[in-house]
Amino acid sequence: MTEIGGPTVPQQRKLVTAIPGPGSLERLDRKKAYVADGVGTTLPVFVVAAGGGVLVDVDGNSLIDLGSGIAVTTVGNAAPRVVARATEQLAAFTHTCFMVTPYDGYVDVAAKLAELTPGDHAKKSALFNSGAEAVENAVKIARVATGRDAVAVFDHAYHGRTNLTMAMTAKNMPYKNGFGPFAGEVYRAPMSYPLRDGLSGAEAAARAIDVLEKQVGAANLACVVIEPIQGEGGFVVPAPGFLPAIADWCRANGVLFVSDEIQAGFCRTGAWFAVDEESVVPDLITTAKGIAGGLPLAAVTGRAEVMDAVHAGGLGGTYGGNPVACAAALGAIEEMETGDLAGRARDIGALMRARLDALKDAHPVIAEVRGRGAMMAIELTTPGTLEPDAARTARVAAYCHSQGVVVLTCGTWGNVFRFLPPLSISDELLEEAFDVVAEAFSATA
Ligand code: PLZ
Repeated sequence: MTEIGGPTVPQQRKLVTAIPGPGSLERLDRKKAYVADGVGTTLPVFVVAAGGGVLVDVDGNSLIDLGSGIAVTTVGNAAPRVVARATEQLAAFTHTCFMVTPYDGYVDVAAKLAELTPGDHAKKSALFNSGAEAVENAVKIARVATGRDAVAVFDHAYHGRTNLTMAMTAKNMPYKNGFGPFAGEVYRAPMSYPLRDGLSGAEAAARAIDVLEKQVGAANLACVVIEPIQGEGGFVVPAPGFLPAIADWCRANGVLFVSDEIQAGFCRTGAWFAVDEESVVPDLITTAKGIAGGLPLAAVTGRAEVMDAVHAGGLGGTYGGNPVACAAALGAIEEMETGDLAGRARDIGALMRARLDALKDAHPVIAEVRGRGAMMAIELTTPGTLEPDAARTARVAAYCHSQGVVVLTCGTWGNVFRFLPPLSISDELLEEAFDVVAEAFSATA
């Protein structure tokens, strides 16, 4: 069995037991005994190694990874530069707390973020541990910078599981149910969802702006927080023109435009950031996931004068910008730059779109293929209607899992497949994975 991860893992799908195998089932019993039931598992194979486009489990099965641990291992699992830099940092020192005694890695990551994020204005960053924490801090910063309280989010949004971000997240089950009361001053506007509303970007923006003006009041709004392509909510891609119109309205009304690129950022969509597609320049941008190749790191990056509105000591946390996570991020960014991973994401996107378009032609249960780059999805409905088909989605997913292909679902109605392969996956493995997906649709018809 492969003991070491990264590119040395044989790039193959190989099943030697049923999925999950006996070793995983045994461990699942242990998980059941010791891990809280609230912590769910999509596919209970226990992993011992991963790299390229493959996960290896305790039973010696090799599975093709179309999920990247939810868009995290964009540069691949145990990517060489991530491992080298993080290992060197681990041996040097593991922690000082940046607020107590600083170190270069944190500042280096902030400098890289200033260089790579949209806009050529002066930018600064603050680093955190998780996406939710970054979103919370973006709101804190926006409130201080504007002197306003209200926060606008959208239908189908996902921003995290902490108290404020639960309020910002749209879907009740499983994220919010029973966990209230939630933070106040969070308002929800209708999202542009072309499959379901048939509106142009301009029309959908006018609808959202009308809700914000009439129900909140522009003068009360500190910020609008939006995922440029929604993640958990169903990979909803707003109609062209929607994001620029919202951003223009924000600018005209002194409302900060916050792009939550925690899932879509860092080359995933074929550009450094998803808003780059429409040349939107956010005031603040939140990043996490793909930034550090699997280590926990998140950031808020924004206009220097906005970021600096917060009083000294107002931002921080014990572990935010941990030195090992920063070293990993510098390694991951180097992989993205030297390997032109944005270009690779576009190629992967073209391959996936071709396979998914063909699948849609063969299976009318697929209402739409959407997404960009290595962030593609299909939405399943009863043919000829917009009635979500979550049951079929679950059956197709179960089939893929049983055949050693890790697929993830999402969407407000649980009827969307999202495909998020690591950008280190080969075309051969991708083609094989989509052969299995195609088989899954036929087998469950
Ligand atoms: N904003 C756009 O996608 C995390 C959540 C998985 P954290 N998405 C995966 C789950 O079920 O918990 C996410 C996101 C967007 C914020 C977050 C939150 O990031 O690092 O999970 O806190």
